Amino acid sequence: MRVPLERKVLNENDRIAATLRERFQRNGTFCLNLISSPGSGKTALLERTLAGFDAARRVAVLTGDIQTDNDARRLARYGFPVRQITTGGACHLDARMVERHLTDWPVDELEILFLENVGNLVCPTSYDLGEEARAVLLSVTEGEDKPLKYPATFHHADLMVLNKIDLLPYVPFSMELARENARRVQPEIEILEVSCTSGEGLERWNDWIERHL
Ligand SMILES: Nc1nc2c(ncn2[C@@H]2O[C@H](COP(=O)(O)OP(=O)(O)OP(=O)(O)O)[C@@H](O)[C@H]2O)c(=O)[nH]1
Ligand SMILES: [Mg+2]
Repeated sequence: MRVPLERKVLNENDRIAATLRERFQRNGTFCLNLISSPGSGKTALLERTLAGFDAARRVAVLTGDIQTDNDARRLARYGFPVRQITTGGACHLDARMVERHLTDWPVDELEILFLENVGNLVCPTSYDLGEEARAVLLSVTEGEDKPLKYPATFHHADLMVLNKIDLLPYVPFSMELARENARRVQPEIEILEVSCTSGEGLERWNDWIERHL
């Protein structure tokens, strides 16, 4: 009995995700799903990104966490619409949560919708949110082996953002090995190196976003 139920839940998610994707495509909204372990810097990257955007840009963020609205409060300071999705226990966002939290928003006018997933390198991978692209963050304090240990997450990502490069002098982390491991599970993956603290590499991140609009 367990197997058919799991399949049904996933199918339901895929159906809603397909509706969302069609809607985003029809309106020219670039939707980006950000996935990483807790603390890799998803919110920090979004803070930097929003801070650099002109106030007239039509950008919004949904940010997911199991508890607290801390991230929504951090992100709301930049003046763009932000909503917290509090999952109350679920270790990932699903398409229904995204759909529900878009109600009453001028979604159809958005140029970019960022989805910050719940901090987790496993669960979010299986849930299509209707996004156009997926970015996985890996910070230099996590170890170069993560793409090999969590291959599905890296395999389904379009971009890997190696974050916290300002810490490289203090931690034994080989950028070359991290890149090599990511390419072993996803040969096509694009890779950017950034520091959300120093700002290094963020120009290339911004260019990557603009290229997808
Ligand atoms: N040194 C350094 N610290 C960073 C950098 N980016 C983020 N941090 C710090 O890392 C910690 C976690 O950053 P967050 O942006 O909250 O990480 P997150 O991925 O959003 O975390 P969750 O939402 O809990 O999954 C914070 O203390 C940040 O200030 C960076 O480039 N360098
Ligand atoms: Mg966060």
